[in-house]
Amino acid sequence: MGKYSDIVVVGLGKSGFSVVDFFSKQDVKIQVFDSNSNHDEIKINKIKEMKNIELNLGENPTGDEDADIVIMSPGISLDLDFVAKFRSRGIEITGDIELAYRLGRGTYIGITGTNGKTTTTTLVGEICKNFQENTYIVGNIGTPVLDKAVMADDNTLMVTELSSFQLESIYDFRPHISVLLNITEDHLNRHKTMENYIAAKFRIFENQKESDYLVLNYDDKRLRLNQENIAPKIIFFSRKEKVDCGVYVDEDYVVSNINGNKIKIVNLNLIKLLGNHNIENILAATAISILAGVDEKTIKDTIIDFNGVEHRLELVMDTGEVRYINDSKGTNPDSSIKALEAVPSPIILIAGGMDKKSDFTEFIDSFNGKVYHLILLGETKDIIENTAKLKGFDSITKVNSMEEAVKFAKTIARPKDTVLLSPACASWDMYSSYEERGWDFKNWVNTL
Ligand code: UMA
Repeated sequence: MGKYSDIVVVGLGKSGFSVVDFFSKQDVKIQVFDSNSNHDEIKINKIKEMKNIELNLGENPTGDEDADIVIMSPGISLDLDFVAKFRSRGIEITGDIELAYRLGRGTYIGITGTNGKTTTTTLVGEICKNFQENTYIVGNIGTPVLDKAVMADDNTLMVTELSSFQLESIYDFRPHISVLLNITEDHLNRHKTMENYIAAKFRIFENQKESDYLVLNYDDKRLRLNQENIAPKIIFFSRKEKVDCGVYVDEDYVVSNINGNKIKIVNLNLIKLLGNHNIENILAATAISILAGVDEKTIKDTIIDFNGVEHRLELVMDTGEVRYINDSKGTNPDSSIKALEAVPSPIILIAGGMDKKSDFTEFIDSFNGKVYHLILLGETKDIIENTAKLKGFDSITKVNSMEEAVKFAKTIARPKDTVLLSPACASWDMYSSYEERGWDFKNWVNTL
């Protein structure tokens, strides 16, 4: 490895394991910490078979450990005392994104924003794969970047979904194309203020140079950045206005004028995804793909074939009378507001989950006569109920499990209703991931 000889890894989830796995093949000493002592036995056995590893379960480091570098998992706050202690000793603290960038190869397309990241990353990944096989889809989407960066070559496209958590710990990470899809309130329990959250998101372009691109949503006022203050070339996309040198909608067509000439890419009537927010995702994906050098036909064909991603407005069952839709990826109010805009009413909504200190006022406002009954579960059920009642919405049932939620929805559902799971909250109070929550919902729907 050369560069590092003494490594501390904090967190043994997906990203931590990927880092441990990588370093276990080098001649380095690794100390692994995880505050939780219960882990998958297969994973722990694998680690025990690796060389030069000291495994510390049930505790975080103290900050006094010897280390050249500390690799934190994205889900762990950088405000913890041991982080400050390592820093005060001059020890570098970073995450797997930075490490993958430093130690691996490939050209990065970095995609962030509060909502739409996974859909856009998947679509861009599919477009790029159809153009050149040498493409990986990585990052917050679920595949740790390092796993693939070490297999990449200079021509590999690393289509990378990036969270604010991951961006918080970068130093030199520099995508060739970076994208900010939108910014609305999220993760305030971790970032404390909107300013901190936005600052973390904006780090995506801090190392970009004049030869790089920054793709921004013109319809989000926070993202109308001024080219004079920013090194990479700004390319806007807009659903509402015909932007110069960007991608926009004109008479139902996605149109690009990025390369100087106006090109009609695809007719929006041919796409399968629901909702205006998905049009924005398609505009962003088109801009990115054009900048990555993909031809128009590949972009068009892939967009037309694209069915969306699991847990995002996913139709689970249509009984002919009632539609059941899984939007477990609605992990913040804005994401669920977009789901409510996109699905047909009348809606029975299942919501609630981990408390991220979000404000639910706009979420309740967005019911706007479309939601007629709200089923609440999880840590935030009382908070959402109080906000709803203050707003005059009191058709509410509180439950203790997804099984209860789905079974109750069935008893009240009438012909033409949509039963929508879109929690507006993270899943971590009851599940290990939004995927697990979505599978639980689908499982109970399928037993009806
Ligand atoms: N832990 C400690 N000390 C602590 C707190 C936690 O050791 O003080 C341990 C936990 O016990 C656990 C581990 O840290 O074992 C979890 O680390 P993690 O939360 O970073 O989870 P990973 O499994 O490494 O998954 C992370 C991303 N998770 C988060 O950012 C919360 C995954 O994004 C990502 O897919 C994965 O890396 C691979 O890159 C998920 C996510 O929910 C999808 N992201 C958030 C979102 O989209 O809203 C940001």
